[in-house]
Formats: sequence, C-alpha cells, structure tokens
Amino acid sequence: MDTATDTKAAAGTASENAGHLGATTDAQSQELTDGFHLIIDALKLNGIDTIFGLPGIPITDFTRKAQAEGMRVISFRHEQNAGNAAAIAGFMTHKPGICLTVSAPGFLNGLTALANATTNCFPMILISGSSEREIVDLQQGDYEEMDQLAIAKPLAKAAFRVLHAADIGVGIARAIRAAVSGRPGGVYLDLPAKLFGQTMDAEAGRKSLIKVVDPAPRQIPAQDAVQRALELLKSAKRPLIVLGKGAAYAQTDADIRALVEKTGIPYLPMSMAKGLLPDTHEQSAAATRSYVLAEADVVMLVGARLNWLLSHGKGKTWGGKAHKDWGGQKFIQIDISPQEADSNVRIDAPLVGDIGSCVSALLAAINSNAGPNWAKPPADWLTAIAERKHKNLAKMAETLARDPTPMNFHSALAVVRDIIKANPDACLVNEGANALDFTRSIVDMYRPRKRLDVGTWGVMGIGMGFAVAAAVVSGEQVIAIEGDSAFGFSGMEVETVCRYNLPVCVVILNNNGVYRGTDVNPTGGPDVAPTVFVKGARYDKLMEAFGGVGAHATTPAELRKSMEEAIRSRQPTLINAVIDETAGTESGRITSLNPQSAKKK
Ligand code: FYN
Ligand code: ADP
Repeated sequence: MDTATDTKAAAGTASENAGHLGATTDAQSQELTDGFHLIIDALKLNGIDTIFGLPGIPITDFTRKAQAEGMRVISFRHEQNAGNAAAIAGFMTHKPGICLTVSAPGFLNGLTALANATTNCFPMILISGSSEREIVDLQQGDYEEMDQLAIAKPLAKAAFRVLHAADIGVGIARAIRAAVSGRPGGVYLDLPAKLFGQTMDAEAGRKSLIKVVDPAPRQIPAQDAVQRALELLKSAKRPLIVLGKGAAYAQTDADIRALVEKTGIPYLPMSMAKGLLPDTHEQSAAATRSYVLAEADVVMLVGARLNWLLSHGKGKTWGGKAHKDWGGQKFIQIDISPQEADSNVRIDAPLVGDIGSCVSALLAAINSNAGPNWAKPPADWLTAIAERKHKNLAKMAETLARDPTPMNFHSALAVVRDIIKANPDACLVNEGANALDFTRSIVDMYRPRKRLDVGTWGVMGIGMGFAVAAAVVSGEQVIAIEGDSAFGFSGMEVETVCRYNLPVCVVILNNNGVYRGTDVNPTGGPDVAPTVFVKGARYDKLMEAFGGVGAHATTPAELRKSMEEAIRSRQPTLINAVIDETAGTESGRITSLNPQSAKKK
C-alpha cells in the first residue's frame, strides 16, 4: 500500500477529507495535518502540557514535535519511571499524567506504573506506539509484535485504540474522561505506528478535536445519605475520622479542615494524607494509631479504603478478639465509588459522591442541624487520646534526641524532620521498608499532597519517577528519602534529575542491604546472602558522574549540612547517609506479611 492509498483506507470512512485528499489533483495545495500534530493539538487543547516518556520506534519524532509545539517532554531512562512520574503528576494536578512509550517491551515497562496508578486511583494515561495491526493480529512476527490493548485491559481502568487520524480527538477525550472522572485511574491508549503519519485536511482535523467539558463532574451525595451519616456521627461516643489519599487528591483542603475542627473529632491520616491538616494539629491521633483504631465506636472514612493498610476493618487492630473478628465499630464511608462500601465489613452509612461535595454537604447539614452547638466528642475519649499521644510523642522525642554512633534511622530522620519543618512546601518522596516506616512516623508534614510514597501496593521503584515529576509539576524542592534497596529500582534516573537540573535532594539511608546488611550465606559459599549489597557502596558517586552534587554523610551533622546546602543551591544532590547496618527489621512494620519457614535445618 502506498502512503496515499493507505491514508485513504485508514481515514477514508471516518473522514471525507482524507478520501478527497487522494482524489484531488491539487492535493499539495491543501492544508494538511497528520496524526503527530492532531495528538499534540488534542492534548494541548485539554490543558495537558507535559509528557513523561522515553523515545524510540515509533514515537521518537512525536517527542520532537511535541517539544517543538511547546510541550514539556521529560525523557527518562526506563519507562517504568516515566510511568510513575505521570501517575504522581496526575495525583498532584487532577490532570491525567501522560506517559509515552514505544511498543511491546517499552509498553510493558510502562504498564507496571499504569497498574500501580489504577490501584492507587491516580489519573494517568499510558500512550504507547504499537506495531502494524494486520501483522500483529495474524501473528506474523512484526517488530515488537504484541497485542498491547488486550494486555492492558485488565490492568487499566479503561483501554482504547485509535486507528484513524479523524478519531484522535475522540480517543484523547475518552482517555481523559476515563482517567479523571469518578474514581480516577490509569488509562491505556494504543496508537499504532501508522496513525502518526496519517494525513487529513487540517480544518477537518481541527474540528475533530474535543475539548472535554467538565472532565471530572461533581457527584452530589443524596440528602438522606448525608442525614444518615450525620445521625451516626452524632450518636458516637468515641468517633474517629480516617483521612486517606482520596481526601488529599480531592483538593478540598479547607472544607476537610473545617469538618474536622467543627466536629472536634480526632483524625488519623493515612500515609499520603499526612499534611492534609498539619501533622502537629491537636486533633491528630497519628501518634496513637493502635489505640484509636481499636477503641473508636464510629469511624468516618474519607477517601480511604478498608484494605490491608487498615487491616480490612477487622481483627485485633480494630479491637476484634481474633484475626478476622469484627471489632464492633460502625462505619461511615465517603467515597466516589459506590462499589467500595461493604468491600470488607459492613458500612452503616455509605456517602457516595465526590469528597468536596460530600464534605460540604455534611458541613451544611451540621450547621443547619446544630449550628454552633455541635457537641464535641465526650471529654473522656479526647483525654484518653491526648494522654497516650503525648506519651508517645515524648518517647519519640527522647529517641530522636539520641546521637548514636553509627547513625541510625532515627538520628538521620531527626534531621529530615527539622528540614521539612523549615521547608514545608518541599515534596517528600519516600520508599523502602524501614526507611518508609520510620520516615512516616518521624517526619511531620505540614501541607497537603506533599508526601508521596509507595501507596496502596507498597511498591518499590516509585522513587525517582515521583521525584522528577514532583519537581517538574510543583517547581518546589523535592527531598527523596530512599532505602538503599528501594533506590536501586529507579536509581539510573539521577541522570534525568541532572539533565533537567531539578531541585531534587536524594537521601539514601544506606545500611548495605534489603532491610539491613547483616545476613550471611548459611552455606559459607562465595555468594553473599540474598538481602546483602556491596558494603560501603558510594551512591553519591553516581550523582557526581552526571554532574550533580554527591555527599557522604556518616553523622547527623554532616547530613544536615548537606541537606541545607542542597536546598540553598537547588542543585541535584545525592547524599549517601551511612547508617548502622544492623538497624532495621525484616519488612519494617509489616513483618507479619512475610512468611518465615518454621522448619529448622
Ligand atoms: C506515629 N506514631 C508515632 C508518631 N506517628 N509515635 C510518636 N510520634 C509520632 N509522630 C506511632 C503510631 O501510633 C504507631 O504506634 C507507630 O508509631 C507506627 O505508626 P504508623 O506507621 O502510622 O502505623 P503502622 O502500624 O506502621 O501502620 C500500619 C500501616 C503502615 C500498614 C498503615 O505500616 C503502612 O502504611 N505501611 C506501608 C508499608 C509498606 O508499604 N511497605 C513497603 C513494602 S516493604 P502504635 O499506636 O503503638 O501502633 C517490603 O518489604
Ligand atoms: P489510602 O491508601 O490513603 O487509605 P485509598 O487509596 O485506599 O487511600 O483510598 C482512596 C479512595 O478515595 C478510593 O476509594 C477512591 O475511590 C476515593 N476517591 C479518590 N478521589 C476521590 C474524590 N475526588 N472523591 C471521593 N472519593 C475519591
């Protein structure tokens, strides 16, 4: 098929103009556009100005053209990191983050991030070039042959393929709507190589594009559901609010704060909801988590699922007698997904709608029911929480004040805690096992959507992708607190950080291994134990290799100096923070999820 006939065959039925193009003698004088430009125009029309990706066949020229058309194109070293960048950009901005990859292996590399985005309810679109449909479908062995659409479907919220240039507008519009409306998620958009070069009449092309109106429509909760939730809340003797990352995503911070403060109910932030209200807020019960979960009688979940992170709403965590026993709590659940309620335990008052609308409806109902006379929770509940919380805070302060040699997680993170306090707008990226768990409980957050971490899957590898996107999207300083193991999954992207000269300060809490560096090979053979890395590795040299600043810190004072310098200079910086290799426990605080053989040798 020559190009003209190909164009006609591909676009002809969808567009009269493409057919016309093949038939006219003065086709050269006709203003044409092509797939490349229509995709770019469609994205720009919808306010999407950044692409995270990795060039190669068949999307190399697309990345060039996108940049030429004024889009920011951030190229990565591995698609998974580009995908993670797109996902967190979506979380931070409400616009779907775009990840662009090549076909088959590049697509698969990006797919992990897409699945993670879907799991975390982050809006993202993975756009992958793909090989020739006719060959793929007959399995004739094309370059990077793969039925990508079929593979993406079960892992994405939605998946689409565009075959005709005239359908690009619809394809992009559908992808955007699917990503951000309702419960956000990852969307796959398959663009076969031939689509990019397809031409059509420019005016018809322009007309075919869609500017999506109201991509994430508000979903107003029913009044009777609001009343039911309110009645349950009023009946509580020991109420608790759990704020999840859905609440952080919703960007309705002032109303959420008003609801918490108006009701006087203690709240527990899930990891990525830290900072939605400042962690130092007097109603925060984060420092007495076990107590409040086990003792609360009515729990209002705001954008948080009763999944493993909340022990499925039952069992000992919730005061149940045994592993799967219900603890006796009643639940109110605010969520945009009507299917979420009852997924693990009975939800007595589901409140379905977007969090902004639900929270403001609750506030309005509280004001009209009780006005200024809303009764705060019983004093004995608040006092019991406050006592435990202050005891735990004091204990933590004591631990953080120690200055052991060698440095450990606590003494290193005491520095990070001060740095974030002094720089509350900085984004904190965090992954690892112990490096994650200790950072979560030691480092207070003061602003919403600043803590970006391993999320629902507890996945390793988000680090540098999140760090790059956070810096690009927010323009703020990024501080990435990384376990040495976690860093390895995306470490090559320090080149990307240097290439774009981003204000990212990576701190590697280096204890020489997965969890810690002390395991030994029980056979006495030459291989080290599976969890052990090269001892004394100098990750800082990796950053220096690309022109960034490398620092080696063995004391909290050295760590503080290097972090302060990184923030002052905004230079790409990597600090190799050497900590006690015996520090850390297997799997951090989720040891119970990691089966151990009971059989002795
Ligand atoms: C919390 N705590 C504090 C503070 N904040 N004490 C003092 N000061 C402060 N500021 C207390 C809190 O009350 C808990 O004690 C304890 O510290 C731990 O708090 P955390 O981290 O909130 O609670 P916990 O039990 O660890 O939370 C469960 C979890 C969490 C599953 C939600 O562990 C989590 O998000 N895990 C993600 C793990 C993960 O994804 N790992 C990556 C894979 S690792 P008590 O009240 O006494 O309990 C692969 O190997
Ligand atoms: P966490 O891990 O912090 O507990 P989850 O990811 O489990 O949070 O839960 C987030 C929940 O928030 C999901 O059930 C999702 O449907 C919901 N959600 C996301 N965005 C919104 C929104 N704008 N309005 C209402 N619910 C939302």
